[in-house]
Amino acid sequence: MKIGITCYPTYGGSGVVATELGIELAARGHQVHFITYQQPFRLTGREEGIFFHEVAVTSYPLFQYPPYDLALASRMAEVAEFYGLDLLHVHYAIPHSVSALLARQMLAVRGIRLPFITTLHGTDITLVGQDPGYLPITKFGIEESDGVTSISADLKETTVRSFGVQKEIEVIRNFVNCDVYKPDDEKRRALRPRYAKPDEKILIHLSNFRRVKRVGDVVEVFARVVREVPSRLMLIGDGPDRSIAESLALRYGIQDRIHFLGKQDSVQDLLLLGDLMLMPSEMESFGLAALEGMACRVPCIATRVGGVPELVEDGVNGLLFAVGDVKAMAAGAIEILSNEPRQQAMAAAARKTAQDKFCTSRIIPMYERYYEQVLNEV
Ligand code: GMT
Repeated sequence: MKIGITCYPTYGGSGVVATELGIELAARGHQVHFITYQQPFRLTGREEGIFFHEVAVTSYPLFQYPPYDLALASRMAEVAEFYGLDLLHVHYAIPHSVSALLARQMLAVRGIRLPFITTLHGTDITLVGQDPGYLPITKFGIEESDGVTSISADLKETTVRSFGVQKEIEVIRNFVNCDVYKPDDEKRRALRPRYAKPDEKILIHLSNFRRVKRVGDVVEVFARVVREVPSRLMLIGDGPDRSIAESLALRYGIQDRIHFLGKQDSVQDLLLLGDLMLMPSEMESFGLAALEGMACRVPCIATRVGGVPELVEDGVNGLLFAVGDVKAMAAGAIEILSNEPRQQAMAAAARKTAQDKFCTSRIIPMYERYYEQVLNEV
């Protein structure tokens, strides 16, 4: 198939999923065209079967807000016609589904068919999509899509409940390439001394440091853990709440125990160094960072929100807590990190969950089948 993919190309879960999906589809022989305002950050530009089409947004003094959505629609239609795309697959409903809808209409008047599928990722439904300014257009974009998928059952339920959409939504959960995200003893032995002493444990947090991630809770938990267990914290990523983490680290006097690593491209090489991941988010429609950690044999302390329980099984491959209960999260972390057999059992269970339920070989064919289904229906 020839598939056009649009996503937010910067650091963020939906962009990561879209990019990894494109890479996997291309590896399975499909031709994949990314139509985005910049090359998705996990692409090198040299992958076989993958093409990148930049959306240039022209500015003009009259425009206080250059109309990106229109430039995107226009580029989608151009690329689809030039390369004979079979379908468009847009990630994150706002504004991508509406741009795709326009592109479909632009081509339809000339007798060219361009169905599009929208994948819902989370904040497009739970946060941004709830804004009264965006809700009606988001609902419209979803209902007009030729196919809609959701990255968790919980997000599907939330979409139906809060938007009242009638459209059938297919649940296709997020995935991880277990051959790339995997434990590697040799790398672990070589790299760990850079970040921790031999007797210290490593806790990891990976996110875009937005408010919803509760990065402050990560530091609050770690401040309690480090009093009981010799340990270090690796913070991977960057964003608006990084300074909250920094000021809390200073307040607790634990700044020299925390590695602020900023945005990283190959997170797998860092994740495999961890003993425990912290994901205390206010909301996660799935929690891709936890899955990537689990594939690297890192169990997760997480919050019981959104789609997280579809991934983290309390007491088996991680522990689940109420949002903001940093004391309980710290106690859970200390319990795991102080009991080597328990930590190892959870680490093994985490890897097994990733392999058995969420590996690419299981999930990518679901997307392929869904593409076929939508193409047959339109
Ligand atoms: O979490 C974010 O702030 C980014 C957001 C995105 O769309 O890039 O993440 C959402 O999509 C991810 C990939 O499907 C999910 O794993 C995240 O759980 C989801 N984030 C939230 O629901 C807050």
